Amino acid sequence: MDTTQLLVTIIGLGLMAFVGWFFFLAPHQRAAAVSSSAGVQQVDITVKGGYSPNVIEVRKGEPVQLNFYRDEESSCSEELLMPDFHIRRDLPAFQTTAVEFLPQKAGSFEFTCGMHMLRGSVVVR
Ligand SMILES: [Cu+2]
Repeated sequence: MDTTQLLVTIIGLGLMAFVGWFFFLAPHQRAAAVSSSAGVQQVDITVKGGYSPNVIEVRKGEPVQLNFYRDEESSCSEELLMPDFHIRRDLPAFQTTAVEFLPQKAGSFEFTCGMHMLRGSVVVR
């Protein structure tokens, strides 16, 4: 194996490690919803190369409002999917988009960008 092959191999392994880290071990930031006076559970989420926080805890049976502020123009994050709640929403850049739903059963429900690359989850208790 010459130096170039070795270099390519090392870079390849490095990329695989990064992809693995990115999809499986990227830090999870948890946030519990805070109820407004109207009884709506609210969480502010920043969208920038990911969702922050990306694990949202809510209580079952109370309406939820997630306020997505998209702090970038990267096309990756322009669409939001929450398949379990039948939600598909465009997130305009540098604006806050409120997404509302009513969690009716306990569990963990994923939300993603339109390409399923950025991920987060709503944990209903
Ligand atoms: Cu994407």
